[in-house]
Amino acid sequence: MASSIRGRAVRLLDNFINQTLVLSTRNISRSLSENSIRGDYQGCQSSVLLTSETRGRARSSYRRLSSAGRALRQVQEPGRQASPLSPAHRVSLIDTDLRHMFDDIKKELESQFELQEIAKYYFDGQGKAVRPLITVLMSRAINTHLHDEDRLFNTQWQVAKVTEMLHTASLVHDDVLDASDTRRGKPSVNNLYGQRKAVMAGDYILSVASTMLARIRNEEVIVVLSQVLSDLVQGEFMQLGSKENENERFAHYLKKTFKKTASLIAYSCKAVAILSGADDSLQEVAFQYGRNVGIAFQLVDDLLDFVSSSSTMGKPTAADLKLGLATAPVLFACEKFPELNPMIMRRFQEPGDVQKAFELVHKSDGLEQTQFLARQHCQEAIKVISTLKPSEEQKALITITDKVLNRIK
Ligand code: GRG
Repeated sequence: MASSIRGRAVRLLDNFINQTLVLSTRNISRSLSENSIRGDYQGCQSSVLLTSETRGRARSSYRRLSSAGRALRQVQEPGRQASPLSPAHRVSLIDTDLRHMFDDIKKELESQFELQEIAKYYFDGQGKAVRPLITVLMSRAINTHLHDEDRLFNTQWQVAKVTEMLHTASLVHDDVLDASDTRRGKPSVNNLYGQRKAVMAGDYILSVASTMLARIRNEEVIVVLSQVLSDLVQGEFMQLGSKENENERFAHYLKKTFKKTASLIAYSCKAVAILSGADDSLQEVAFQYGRNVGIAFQLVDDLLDFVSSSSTMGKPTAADLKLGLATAPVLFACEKFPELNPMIMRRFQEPGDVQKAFELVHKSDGLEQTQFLARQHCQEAIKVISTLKPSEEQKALITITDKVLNRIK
């Protein structure tokens, strides 16, 4: 098992990593205060800043993303699941190693008939499995750094599985809360089995994952991954409210983004570092890599909601606006179109709000700015992970930042 996972990690290496963007240090972030972008959300010590002279470059890199997305959309069959990786790398991900992971998880979920059927529904190899992939790569990168061997410890493999299970449980609950009919291009669990059974299936996945976590028998790791559960719920809760004060809105959004999405990746990276015997500063390297990649991942997710087709995403587009959510593209667009502010406060509830907001976002540079901010977080992730001893897995973790930025679903 361990050697086949390493094989996949090595196959993930990309020949082309487009990391040539040079960041300017001059901060003229217009109506967004510096603190709203920097240093104001959990665990953030990075110097992620938006500057006007980098906007031009952001715009052209965003255009590249859009045209690549369009080209790929044309060749994809509706409903078919694509990997976040380029076609050349897509092969190995689902077909080999991770199939073991899904089988392992499904074995853990065995139970009374219908409950297990519902709980296993999403462990079909159709998700991108980005979180366990990063967790395994981080494990090996840190093991190489500390022990000069990239063998994956069994406890780290357990964390990778728990990570995917926490993610999946949160998706099941999220779809109930949002009354989503589809997920990954197929009917959602709540659509197929009803809300009550979906909630219980999510709870069940969570409880089995908790047992697996306890079996690792490492108190620190249990504490770290329990924090994720608390963050997921708090992040979801924060999403229910918007800040009246425009200056506070972006900080609120970034804090929510950390809790809802980045926390799981960041603390999973930290957990496997702990299991490798890492000291505090090395644990911080792992955490900061995960935090930055996680925030970039959500920023791109928010951007794709405006630019990707529903067949590619496997769920309706502009879904966030329809749910009343003002994500980064809208918040940035407010700078040019202040008429978005009242729409944000009423959560796009009035007739025509969703359509109008969608158009204004496309007329503004909100999408470019969102992509640019994601790119800056990826640069931070590369900076921290580059402090480790060189290894194939370290290179793959750098490559993943590029995949996160340029993914189309
Ligand atoms: C039950 C643990 C638990 C939490 C309840 C509902 C909730 C609180 C939290 C929601 C968290 C959530 C769904 C965050 C969304 C993060 C996100 C970007 C999901 C999409 O991830 P992908 O694109 O999905 O990696 P795939 O389908 O590839 O697995």
